[in-house]
Amino acid sequence: MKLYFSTNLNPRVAVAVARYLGSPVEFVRASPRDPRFEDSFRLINPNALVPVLVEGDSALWETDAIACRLSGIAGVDFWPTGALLPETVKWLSWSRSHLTAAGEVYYFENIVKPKYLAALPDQRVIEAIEEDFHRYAKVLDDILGSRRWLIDDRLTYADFRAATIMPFAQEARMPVEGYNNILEWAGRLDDIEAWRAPFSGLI
Ligand SMILES: N[C@@H](CCC(=O)N[C@@H](CS)C(=O)NCC(=O)O)C(=O)O
Repeated sequence: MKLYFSTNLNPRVAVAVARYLGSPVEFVRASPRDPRFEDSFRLINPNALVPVLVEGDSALWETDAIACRLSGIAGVDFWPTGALLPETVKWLSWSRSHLTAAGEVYYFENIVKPKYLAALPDQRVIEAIEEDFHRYAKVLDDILGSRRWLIDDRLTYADFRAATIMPFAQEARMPVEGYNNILEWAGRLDDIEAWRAPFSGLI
């Protein structure tokens, strides 16, 4: 099994999951949008994005699908199912549509543009997303005020996924100060080596 990754937001989560679960994958660093590789990469992901999990003839793309598959292979309930499945779906959907979506704007403007596109951040774009960021950060912060983890009082994939942006918060200048419950939760995640340093020994 091969897990194609880069060090960006979504593949970082997939690699962290694989390392946390001790998945039997070979990690393959990829640059799917590099014009030199894009056409051949489309054979395993027509979107030309990472992560991709290749097992024999089948290629699975989308971070959540890969996490679901790796959790199944590990035979653990890192991906909560049964009565907890709706909660799992809720957190994946919520984080994707709201907090991560807002955080990605900071990530793109303050990291991707200066680092890879030789462009300056657009402050108007950042200002336009600020209200959304605070709205959803407050939702998460309030909820984490009464629990350590998002589901079932234990670490699950929902925590990894909802925290997609957190490892980049400082560099991307996301306005996370004051959201103490979020920061403490992110600190608890950082106590987990697979989350804190997913690329250790890989890059
Ligand atoms: N919806 C996809 C998004 C995948 C995605 O946007 N991947 C980006 C990184 S965050 C990518 O492959 N960019 C090119 C690269 O990293 O080289 C998922 O959840 O896996």
